[in-house]
Amino acid sequence: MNRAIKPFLRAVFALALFASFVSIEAQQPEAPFTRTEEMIPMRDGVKLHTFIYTPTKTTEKLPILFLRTPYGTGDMTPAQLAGALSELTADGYIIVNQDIRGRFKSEGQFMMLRQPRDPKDKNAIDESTDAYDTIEYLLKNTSNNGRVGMAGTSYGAWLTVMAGLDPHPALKASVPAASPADMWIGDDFHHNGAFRLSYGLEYTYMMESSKEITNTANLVNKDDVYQWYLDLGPLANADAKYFKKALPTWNDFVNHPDYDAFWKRQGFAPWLNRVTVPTLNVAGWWDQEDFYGPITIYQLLERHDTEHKNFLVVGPWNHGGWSRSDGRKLGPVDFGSETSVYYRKEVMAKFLAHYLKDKPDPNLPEALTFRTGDNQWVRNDAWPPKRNVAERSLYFQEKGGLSFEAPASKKAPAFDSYVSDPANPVPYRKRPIPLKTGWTTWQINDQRFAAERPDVLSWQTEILTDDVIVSGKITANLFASTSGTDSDWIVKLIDVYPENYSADPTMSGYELMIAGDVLRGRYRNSLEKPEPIPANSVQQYKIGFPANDHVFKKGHRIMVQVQSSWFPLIDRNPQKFVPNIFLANESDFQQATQRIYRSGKQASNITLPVRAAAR
Ligand code: PG9
Repeated sequence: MNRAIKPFLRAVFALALFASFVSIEAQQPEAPFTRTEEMIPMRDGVKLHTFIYTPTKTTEKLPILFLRTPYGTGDMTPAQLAGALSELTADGYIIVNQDIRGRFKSEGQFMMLRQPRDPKDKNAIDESTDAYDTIEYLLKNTSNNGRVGMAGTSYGAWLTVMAGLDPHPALKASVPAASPADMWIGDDFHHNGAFRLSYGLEYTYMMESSKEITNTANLVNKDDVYQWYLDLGPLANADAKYFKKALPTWNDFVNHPDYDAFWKRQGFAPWLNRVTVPTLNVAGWWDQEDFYGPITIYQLLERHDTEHKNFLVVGPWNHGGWSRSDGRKLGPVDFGSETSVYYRKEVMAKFLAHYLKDKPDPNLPEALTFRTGDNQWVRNDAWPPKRNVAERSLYFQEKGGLSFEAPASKKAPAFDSYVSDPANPVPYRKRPIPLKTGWTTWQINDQRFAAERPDVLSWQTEILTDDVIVSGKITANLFASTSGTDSDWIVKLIDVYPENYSADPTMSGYELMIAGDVLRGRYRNSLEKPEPIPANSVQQYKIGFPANDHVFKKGHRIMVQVQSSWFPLIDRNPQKFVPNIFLANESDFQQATQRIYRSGKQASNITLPVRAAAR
């Protein structure tokens, strides 16, 4: 969810997962729909607010495209809807847009990512039963062809995946784009146990302090949220100063700091045990919110995909980028073609038309990935790719070097060192960090601002003499010690552009992050049972990145950066082990001296799935 968008656009975003905001404003075609507004009853009597848009001119019976949202359906006129869904309206769909339980004009109680019901409890409801009951109603109360597709972005995508757990038989196609899969492991609220502070706090406040979205900007300082969060101090102050234990999801954060049954049950791993519906999973390489989710959902489903109806598409997009704009550029990076338009017209629209309207099979590959660097769509017969890929490790070397040769053992172990200070954490993007701008593109920001700090270490290769194609799953293996008893480890893989980049001089020397993630050290051995880190002892930390497909071009360099804070994206680790960081005191926060080892058996490295170039 983009924290900055206005309510109307937010509604459009939730609905128009295929649309460009620009076209919504500019294009006002004649009303091709009639709109009805209904309160649809669920099995427990709760009624859900729903808009139904029926094409006016069609003579054939049409399929239903069903969208569900917690962000408000908005009050889109038929003409606005037609503009928003321009890639689809030509084909003809009945479009249905619904407020979920407890949000906006729907009745009932909202529950953040409501966990799937106990199948033994016949009276229980969840988002799957609400989708089922609505589909049942729509089939009976509209003139349709008996088929339903569901689609959505992020929370809307999560609702789409939920509908597929126990689907209505008429549900025939599903397009979840950037659905979270596990909020503790790798999506909006935590990554590998580290709490995503600014997103977690602001989102929870936005969603649970009112039924509608009325107060996104009245809590957090707007000029530089870095300063606001630093002034907040320990996380316990959020309740003490503002929330007073009234926000259910914040209470869940505090009460479930570790990977316990609560998070596991909310995640999709226990539930995705069959492929019920043809599914097109959509992800963006620079999605600032949910990238782990779509890759993981694809992989969980793929284990059971005997009928070949589970697909993956990944493009060079941020969160929702496939639905907004043309997808030619993200920040200053130019991808050479209109990647979002291509996705909407050639992939998504054709996928839906095939499964819902018997149009020709779009013949999608197993996984369609946009390979950045080379800027081309690649058809993969498996993801991660299995053929022509070899794992190769890039080792950290002395004097900031990075190379494929393992460093020799030294008599005295070799290392580089920095001091991590919770009073002066590394900003995740260049300060000032305004509340309203920059969030959606921060992952593509030039990382030179970070490299300049003494508490960020960098290692880089010589100038590459050949392209290095990286397709699949990257893993960082850090051998590190800390003088404290807990620590965060953040690893970033960066494409360094040539010093004089004639193709686009503004990109000269640009440090483009290709992958970056955090591991909270206390979880290095077990996600369920955190353990203190023995002070000043070398430990191994593994950080896996969900997926990549990128070419480090000849003439560029590959760089790795390591740091111990990423603020306020991630909350500050006190660097002293405490049982629950949500309850840490100010006095628990301490400086720590970090060492990253790079020799013998303690040779820190990053393992890349290197793909042989096609000749
Ligand atoms: N990333 C948002 C979200 C999804 C699910 C739960 C919480 C947040 C979103 O954009 O909807």
